[in-house]
Amino acid sequence: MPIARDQQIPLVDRLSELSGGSYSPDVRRKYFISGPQWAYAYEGHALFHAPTREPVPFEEVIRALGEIGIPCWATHDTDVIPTNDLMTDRQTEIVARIGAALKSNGVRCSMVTCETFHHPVFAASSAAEAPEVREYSARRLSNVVDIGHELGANFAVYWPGTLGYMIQGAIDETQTLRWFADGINAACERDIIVAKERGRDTLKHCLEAKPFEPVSQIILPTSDAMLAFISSGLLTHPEMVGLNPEYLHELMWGAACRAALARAMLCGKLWHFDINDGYPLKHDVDLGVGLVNPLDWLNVLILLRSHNYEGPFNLDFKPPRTTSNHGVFKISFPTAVDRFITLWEIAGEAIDDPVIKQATDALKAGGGASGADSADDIFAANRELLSLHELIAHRLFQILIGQHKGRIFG
Ligand code: 3MF
Ligand code: MG
Ligand code: MG
Repeated sequence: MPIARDQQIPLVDRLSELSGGSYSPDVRRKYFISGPQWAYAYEGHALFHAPTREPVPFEEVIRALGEIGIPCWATHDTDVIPTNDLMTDRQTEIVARIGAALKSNGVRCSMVTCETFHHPVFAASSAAEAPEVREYSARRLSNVVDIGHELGANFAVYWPGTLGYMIQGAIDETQTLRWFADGINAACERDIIVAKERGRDTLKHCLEAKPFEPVSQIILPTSDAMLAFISSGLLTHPEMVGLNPEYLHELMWGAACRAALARAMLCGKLWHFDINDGYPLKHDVDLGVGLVNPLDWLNVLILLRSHNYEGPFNLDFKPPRTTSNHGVFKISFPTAVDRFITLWEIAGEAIDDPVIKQATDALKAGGGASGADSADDIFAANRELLSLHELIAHRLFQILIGQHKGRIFG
C-alpha cells in the first residue's frame, strides 16, 4: 500500500523509535564530536547531481546539533559568509550572529576552514601563478584565523582540493608547493599576532590530504605527503602545523587507514580526524561512519584509544542524496553519532578483552628459543604462536557483533 505523503514523516519517526539503541543528547555530548555546517546543509549536489534538498542556514544547523547532542560545530568561511561579504562589516555582523546562535544552543565552534576550491578565483588553486590570486589566498587564510579566534575555535583545517591539475606539464610542482607554503605561513603568522592580542593559544593548523577529486592529480595526495611537506623546511612554523586525515581519503588510494594514522601519530601530528566511510579505490562517497567498514573502524578506534588520541572526530560525511531535510535531522546525524559512540565503546571492550590480552602478551613473550643465531631454532620455538594472529582477528569480529557475550545463532 502506498505511504501517503503526510504519513511518511510519522513512519520515519516510528521506525527510528522502534530501531532503538540511540544515546541521549547528554551522553553524546561527552564525546569530542563536531558536526560540520557543510555536511548538515549538504543539498545533494555533485558533478552529475542537482540538489535534492533545501538549503539549511547556520541557525538551523546549530539548533539541530544542540538538540541532537553534538557538542561542536565546524564551518568553511563561505558556508556561512558569502564570498563578497568576507573581510567586510557584513562578515562582522554574521560572525556575531553565529556566536549568538552557538551560545543559545550550547554548541561550541571547534574548527574553521578556508574554502579554497569552490569559487572560480581558485580555479588554478590557492597557489596559482597569478600573484594576485596568491595574495588574495593569504588574506582569506588569515581572515579565517581571525574568525576562528572570534568564535573560540582551536583548530583550522586546510584541504587543498585544487592544488594540482587535470593535465600535467604546465605548472612546476616544486614552485606550487613553495607558494602553497606561503599561504600556510601567512595564516600561522597572523595567528601568532591574534592569539597574543586575545590571550589565547594559537590554533592547531591541520592539513587534510585527498588523493584525487576535484582535480585528477592533487600534489599533496596522502597524509604521508603532508607529513613530508610539514618537515620540508618550507614552513616557517612547522610546529603549528599538523594533520586532519580523513578516513575515506586514505581508503581512496588503497591505504590501511589505521597504518596511516599510526604514522601520523608517531610524528606527533595526528590532531584532528574526519570520520566517514566508503570503499577503497573509488571516489569520495562520504558515507556515514561504520556503514561500510565497521570492523575496520573498530580497529581504527582501538588504535586511537590505545594511544590516547584526544582530538576531535569531525563528521565529514554526506547525508545520502535521497534523504529529506527531516531525514538529515532525524536519521543521518543522530545515527552517525551513535554508531561512532558504539564503536568507540566496543573498542574499549576490545582493549580490555582477556583473550586478546593473553594472546598479545604471548606473542610478545615469544617462544624463548635458546640458539639466538639459529633461524631454525627460533622458528621452531615460536611455531604455534602465530596462529594467535587469526584468533585475535576472530575475537575482534566476535566483540564487534557481541558474540563474546554468548550470542550464537542456532
Ligand atoms: C573534501 C573534504 C572537505 C574538507 C573540508 C575541510 C568539504 O573531500 O573532505 O570537506 O574536509 O574542506 O577543510
Ligand atoms: Mg574532509
Ligand atoms: Mg571525503
